[in-house]
Amino acid sequence: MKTAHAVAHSNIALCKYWGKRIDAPVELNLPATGSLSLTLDGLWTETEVGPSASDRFVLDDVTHGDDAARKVFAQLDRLWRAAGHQGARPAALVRSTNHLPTAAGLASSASGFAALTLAGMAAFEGDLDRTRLSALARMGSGSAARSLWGGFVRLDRGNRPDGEDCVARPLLGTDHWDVRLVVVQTTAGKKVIGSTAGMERSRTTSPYYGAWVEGSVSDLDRAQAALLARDLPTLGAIVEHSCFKMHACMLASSPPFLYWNGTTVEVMRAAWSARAEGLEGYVTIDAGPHVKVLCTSATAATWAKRLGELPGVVAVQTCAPGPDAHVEVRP
Ligand code: 2P0
Repeated sequence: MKTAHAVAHSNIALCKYWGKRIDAPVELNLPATGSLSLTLDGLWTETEVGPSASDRFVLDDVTHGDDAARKVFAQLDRLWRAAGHQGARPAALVRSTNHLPTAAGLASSASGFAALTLAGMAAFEGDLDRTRLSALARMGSGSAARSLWGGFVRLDRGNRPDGEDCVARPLLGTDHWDVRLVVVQTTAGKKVIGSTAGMERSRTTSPYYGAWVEGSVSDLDRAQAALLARDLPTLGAIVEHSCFKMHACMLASSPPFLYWNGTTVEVMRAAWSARAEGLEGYVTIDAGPHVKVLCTSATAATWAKRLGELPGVVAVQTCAPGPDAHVEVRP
């Protein structure tokens, strides 16, 4: 076993993944909806995987022995087998640093499992192409499948029970379109319910879940066409619709759940007011309380200033399209 170091950037879903297929083994972690994302330059995870006397997971200099560690080592077990090895996996030290807030709706699991998958496979000296690695990353966390690539990425849900047609692929590179994502952080702290549990509650109890899944197919194709045409008003309308259908689906769950706080709502409203005054930008929110605004590079500074001044906003960060994930094996 070698020591390998990987960097993967976070991504934001312009068309969201929410819900898992139930016609396939749970282990495959197949999404019920396809998704389309933008990889972000300013938010990333770096992960090193190397030999150790026993399994140890260190995240941001703190050793974790909890659920997070179990998911990490289950992923290494998967990578070990996928690399073609038999028998027991060697013990490993996984040292990871998040250059983003963990578990607060800024997709740390996306960059985290993408970096872990790249570093783990390189450490185990496996020779798999990036599409296959993306499928393995998806088994760790659905959104991680998209973080293997930079620019704009599409993850199809697929239909095959073995999940082989559920693969992410890069649609367009970082130079396709000079858009920005203005990330408005509304609070520090952890999210109210994990994504996996939230998705399952939506699937089993929300009367809107079926409509959500059904509508996602045309959202994805129309968003891809608008992206190709660099048509921001059309893409933005689809981005907002995908986001708020997903949150409506959560709210209609029983018991209901909501990732927003009061500031989330104020930022959303301020963004819509700004747009009504002619500042172009579109809102999206993930499984957390932060608000992200998709806009052009020319308007990003104005957006950041305007939303950054609102009461309750703790930080604003402007992200450009980010690069492919990469890995190196250390001597
Ligand atoms: C997304 N989210 O497409 C959506 C939008 C949150 C809201 O993917 O259960 O951590 O590990 O596959 O990838 C967050 O869910 O979920 C997510 P699992 P993941 O970005």
